[in-house]
Amino acid sequence: MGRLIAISNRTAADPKARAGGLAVAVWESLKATGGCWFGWSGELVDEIPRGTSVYRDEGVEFVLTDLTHDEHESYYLTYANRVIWPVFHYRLDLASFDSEAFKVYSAVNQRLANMVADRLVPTDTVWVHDYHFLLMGDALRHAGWEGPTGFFLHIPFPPPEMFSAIPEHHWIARALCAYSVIGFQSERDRANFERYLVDQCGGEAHEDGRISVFGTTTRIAAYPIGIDPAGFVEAAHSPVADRAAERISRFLGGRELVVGVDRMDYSKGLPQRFEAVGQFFDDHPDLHGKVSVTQIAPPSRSKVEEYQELRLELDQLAGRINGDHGDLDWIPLRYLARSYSREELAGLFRIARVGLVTPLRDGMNLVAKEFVMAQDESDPGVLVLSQFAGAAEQMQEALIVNPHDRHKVADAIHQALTMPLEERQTRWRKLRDIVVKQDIAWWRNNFLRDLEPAIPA
Ligand code: ADQ
Repeated sequence: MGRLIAISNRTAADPKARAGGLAVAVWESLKATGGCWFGWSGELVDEIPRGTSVYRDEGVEFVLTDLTHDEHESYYLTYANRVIWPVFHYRLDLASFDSEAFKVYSAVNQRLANMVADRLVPTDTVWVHDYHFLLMGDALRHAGWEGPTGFFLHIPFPPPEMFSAIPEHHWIARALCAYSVIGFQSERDRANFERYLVDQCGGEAHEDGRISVFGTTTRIAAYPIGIDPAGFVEAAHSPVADRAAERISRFLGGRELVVGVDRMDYSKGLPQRFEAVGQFFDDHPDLHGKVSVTQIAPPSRSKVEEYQELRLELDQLAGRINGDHGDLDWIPLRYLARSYSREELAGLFRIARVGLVTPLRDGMNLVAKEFVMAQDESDPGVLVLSQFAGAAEQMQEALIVNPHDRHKVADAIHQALTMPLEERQTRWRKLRDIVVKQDIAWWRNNFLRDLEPAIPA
């Protein structure tokens, strides 16, 4: 195979974007294969820029463009984050449809496609990532690129009834099918897209996973994303992790730790999780003072109104729970609205008795996998996992919960805290085996193997 070319909105060139799941996954892939990463520089300018910034880091070439203020507002903040993100996370109620913003979204896809196509050579393989670039496959064809182009959607794909609420749904679906391979996180997402193409576009699904529609044939499949398990184990035993674990142990003073780590986003189910924690303390007065819940959730996209409201809601809920249940020497729910390094998080996971991963919808959720890898076999913690995270398809040995049901989540926290060692070990070994086997390399190789037949000999 020639060079791997990745395209995503934010790249690992931007340290602020490195915490995101996509950046972690793509960065590992490019370092392993060598290649080039196109995306947004993170800078805003007044006029459409003519040039790009290019530099190299760890053998990866970054080619970045600035966005204009208008592009940022319409393509990124409005269309990607207030139309596609909510609808794809099953939140039609939060969508602000805007056909003018769609035009800018489309224009940005084309502008970047032109920039990429100028630098491609025939042996390249192009791999586009995520919901900012649904139209990029089509845009690359318009820019003259005829080689293989894969697309991986990191977020869920909604049921057709929801997808078709987007006024531009047909346009988006048609453009998507210009990709040679379209990858989803889970079987549920793949089936949703197939059902849309078959029911609403007259598509014909073939047994081998390809689908013929809009006069073309494309492969659609689920490729659940993984992590670098050995790297995470190493992070969990690094000096930085040791120091973080020591600091939190001092704070815990012998109490059991229940931990949640998420970007602050309404898809992550944080208010519902806080309610469940309140319910747990209501149900178990005997455990007051013996368990401490720590939630880490740094704000993201804080310019979008819904995120500001979410922040307020979480502040209020945490205040109420601590007001109701806290004591002079005990804070039941600690909520830290800031980011921590991967090593610090790994240290925190390592000493936690329970990991709470309860999104209302999530493409995959890498925290679930990281939590598992950070545990020690001799005394592993228990994962409580939402049935609505893509990870639930692979991680059935977790305690699977409906995040909307605060009583059941509260019960699962209790079950996790009281689970006998032997059961914890049995569940953990099965989870570890899956996370190790279906890791980031497995994900990348599966995807690229399916993309390769599309590469002309
Ligand atoms: P995200 O929504 O960002 O990713 P997730 O899969 O959990 O969600 O990945 C987050 C990554 O960022 C993890 O590696 C985690 O450790 C790190 N992280 C989270 N909170 C952090 C914090 N407070 N400080 C520092 N680091 C933090 C999107 C999709 C997911 C999908 C991934 C990868 O929404 O469903 O799993 O892409 O495809």
